[in-house]
Amino acid sequence: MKQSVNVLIIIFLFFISISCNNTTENKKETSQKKEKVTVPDFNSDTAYYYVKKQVDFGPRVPNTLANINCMKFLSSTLKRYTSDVIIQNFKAKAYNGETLIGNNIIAVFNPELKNRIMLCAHWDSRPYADHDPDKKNHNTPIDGANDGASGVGVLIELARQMNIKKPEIGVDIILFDTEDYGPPQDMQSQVTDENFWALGAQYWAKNPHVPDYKAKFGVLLDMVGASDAKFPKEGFSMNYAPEVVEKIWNIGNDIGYNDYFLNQRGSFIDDDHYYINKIINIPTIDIIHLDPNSRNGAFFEHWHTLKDNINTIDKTTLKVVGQTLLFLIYEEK
Ligand code: AHN
Ligand code: ZN
Repeated sequence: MKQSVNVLIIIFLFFISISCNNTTENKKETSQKKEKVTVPDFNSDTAYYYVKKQVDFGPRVPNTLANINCMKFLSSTLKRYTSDVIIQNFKAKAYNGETLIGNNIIAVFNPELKNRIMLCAHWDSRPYADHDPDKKNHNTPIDGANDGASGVGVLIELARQMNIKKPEIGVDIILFDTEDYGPPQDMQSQVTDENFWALGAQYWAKNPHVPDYKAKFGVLLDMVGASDAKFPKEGFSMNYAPEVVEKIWNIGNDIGYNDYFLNQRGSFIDDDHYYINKIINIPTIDIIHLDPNSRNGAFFEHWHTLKDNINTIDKTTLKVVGQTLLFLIYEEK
């Protein structure tokens, strides 16, 4: 009898020890799960709202009142989401000799961290609809809802999210001015210098807002708001920063956006990221809607036409790009 009681006690202790082990293992598992950050949900209604707000100022062409008004709106909006907003005022020479007054707008998150990434887009809009099917529109400024405002709208929504939940890395959002003042189509044979595009990015790359500015990598958004956008892997991005392209395309594919982030090479685009790579050496990629089958032969269908207006913006595409970047920001170590 006594022996069988002893056996029972031993069995009892054995089970207790197993269940104790289980509890410690469970604890380990939950703490591991807790370490995996929850990524916020990108709100495409908010991003769309910010795209529309920019477009409603009228074409944001350098040296116009609409440009100044929009600049004030963008800087005051970003100031709601971080106290650290810098306006970088500069002068740039345009292809036609005109002096352009430019303002790059920079919003800094976690300024104390060395571990940083840079996200950017251009906020000015083009003075000429020089690819419009109707020739009489070729000198009319464009809304640039997709070409400019879409990337900025996505970035402001990211700023709003980072204000709600602080990321573990430093993030700099840079909105470049005077990107789209390149020579019009019918002059491009006369103006051979290609460096008349991306004037704001060129200025910033030579004069960063912090001396000796460093970031692990950069991401440029250009035309990220049209329906069924296609983002092949742009040429300069693959030359200068293939690992950044792979990282972001992998995230996009992992979360189900393989119809947008194509596993396919795209052409080489002389865009802001080209100068950031070349001048300040930050590996920077371009998420850009390319379409070799469009009427213009390179970009999305309504590129540099009057149809690049608010009707071309699709919230689904804003969501695809914004949600991918939120995963990038909150999972980056
Ligand atoms: C060139 O056409 C050389 N660059 C175009 C970059 C651009 C214009 N992105 C948007 N608008
Ligand atoms: Zn453009």
